[in-house]
Amino acid sequence: MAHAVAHRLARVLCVFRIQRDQTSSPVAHPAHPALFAAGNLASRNYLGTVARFIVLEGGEAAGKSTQAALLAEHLGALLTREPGGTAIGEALRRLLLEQSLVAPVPRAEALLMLAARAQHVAEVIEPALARGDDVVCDRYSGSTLAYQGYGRGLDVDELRGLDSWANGHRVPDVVVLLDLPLEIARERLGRSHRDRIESGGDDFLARVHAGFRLLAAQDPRRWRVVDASGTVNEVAALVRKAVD
Ligand code: ATM
Repeated sequence: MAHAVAHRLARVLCVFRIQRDQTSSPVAHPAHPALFAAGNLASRNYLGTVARFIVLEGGEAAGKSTQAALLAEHLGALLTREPGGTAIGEALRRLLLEQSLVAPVPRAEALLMLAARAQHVAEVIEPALARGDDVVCDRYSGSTLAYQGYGRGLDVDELRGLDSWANGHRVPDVVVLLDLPLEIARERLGRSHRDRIESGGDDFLARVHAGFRLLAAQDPRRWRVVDASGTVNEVAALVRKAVD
């Protein structure tokens, strides 16, 4: 009986999350995604553990997906990716990356990325954080700013606003940038099949690469830059250290 009551109480407490923004006093929010208005909310489960939202970013061939999987396994976190992570997101991913389809104009490409993100945050990320589960996400907002902003030439500040609206103001706690020198990335990419965006040309990929570095430099409190040129195990150790 006592156990059942404790369990119910725990479940009720679990639907509240604590605003961790240092600039304002803690506020409890019901955990429905539609009700999140403020940025950078972290989630506390009933055991008092803070669930973390960790994002891996980077250009091509940096081993990002492998490292995201290894980190998620290490942390016991939910592993997910963008574009994707939901049925709608995976359908949009095929539409966005398939070489044989007609390429969207940059604004349409950006909006499709953001549509996938809106669905992903509401359907997967917010519920996981509300349960108290850590989330490791392979790409997020940084990719939109780097690829559609710095890469395609869309206005980065306008994109920031649209992205923040689309993701319900959910900001990652930590972003790990897997940084690989462009020459090594080109060499690795040369050996593999390229999707539509990867086929954007050397100048495009160089702008994306520089864009990621700029984003990391602008927000050093959140972004950690990891040298991705080592072996899988070496990079995995650096990634784990970066999120500790
Ligand atoms: P992966 O490389 O992680 O599978 O991502 C698929 C592509 O989606 C990647 N392009 N390449 N190559 C980056 C691209 N992308 C964007 O252009 N904008 C975004 O917002 C996201 C999440 C991904």
